Amino acid sequence: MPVEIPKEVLKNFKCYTPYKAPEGLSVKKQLGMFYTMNLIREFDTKVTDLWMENKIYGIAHSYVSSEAIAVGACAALDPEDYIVSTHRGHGHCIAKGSDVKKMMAELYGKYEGYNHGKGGSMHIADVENGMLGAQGIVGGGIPFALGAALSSKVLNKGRVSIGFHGDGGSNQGVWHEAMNMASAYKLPVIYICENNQLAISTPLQNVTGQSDLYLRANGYAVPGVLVDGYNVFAVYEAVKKAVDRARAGQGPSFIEARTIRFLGHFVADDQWYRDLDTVKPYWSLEPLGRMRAYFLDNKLAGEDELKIIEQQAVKDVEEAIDYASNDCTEPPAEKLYEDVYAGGEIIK
Ligand SMILES: Cc1ncc(C[n+]2csc(CCOP(=O)(O)OP(=O)(O)O)c2C)c(N)n1
Repeated sequence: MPVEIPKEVLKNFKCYTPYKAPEGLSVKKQLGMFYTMNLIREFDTKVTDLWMENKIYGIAHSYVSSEAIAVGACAALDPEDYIVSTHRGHGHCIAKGSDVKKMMAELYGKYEGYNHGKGGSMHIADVENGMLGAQGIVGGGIPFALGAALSSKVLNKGRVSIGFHGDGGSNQGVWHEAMNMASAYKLPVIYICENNQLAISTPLQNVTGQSDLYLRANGYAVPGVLVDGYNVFAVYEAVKKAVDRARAGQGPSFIEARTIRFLGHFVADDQWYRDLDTVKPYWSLEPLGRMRAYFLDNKLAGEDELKIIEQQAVKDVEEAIDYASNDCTEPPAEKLYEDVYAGGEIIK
């Protein structure tokens, strides 16, 4: 049975799109996307628990319920393409193919982590894999995505760059400068705004006169589209179109992937600033349940097959926790000042 969405939710969440896989996307690839979404869900669910148990350092922001955005977007990329992430970056890393063991080691502050344990959740970078870094600064990744696209164009590499950011990030001045420059130089960059309609406790409509963010892009002669951010296929289709446009030399695109933030801003946020009962009905839009129902309803996969995929994600995260807590080492004191500056090496 398709997931039932209450009428009031459909009325308020204007961009709801029923699940339907685009033509040419094989069932194998769709099931791979389902696995990756489960891996993100499990990783960030466990990260919240581990943070509460004082096992991981620093702060972390959960990507739970936004899985369809990172997975739909990265499924439309080639492995050589670039992404730039935000403070809520675990989902982006996993969707781009980063290793959850090295990610977990980073959160545990271990030397085997992506940043040798010196970056933590908000600074994971997996450059070799095209994941150019998470950012503690809201909107900080927007110019990096632009730079990656500029280098791709100047060096004729044919690579596309995605700059993820939140609705809060879209109100930084750099968003406008980047959009302007990307448009003027026809750069192969796709900006994806994960509009969960809150920046910590601030509702989007309190800080902008135009909360249909996708309409803004047209002011820079950049195509702007609105998609259901809970629907992995809708995101995939929009990004694929933007990727094709970028590779054809036609320039940037802007995608507003709209959601409603279900959980707190960060792992320990008690959300004193809103009535959680008003959020509850929106859980019916949740992306994993909808995708699961789609597979079953269309007889593309059976219950047993889906369970195996879900259990695999649980096992992979368990192994990552085991690796980070038992097999990894503390960063040695003499390495403290290493990796602080980039050094002489230029990444080509
Ligand atoms: C330049 C800057 N200002 C303020 C902060 C504090 N801060 C951290 S996350 C956040 C909200 C970001 O909201 P949004 O971009 O919508 O992303 P979301 O957390 O909703 O995913 C703020 C204000 C920061 N990290 N950087």
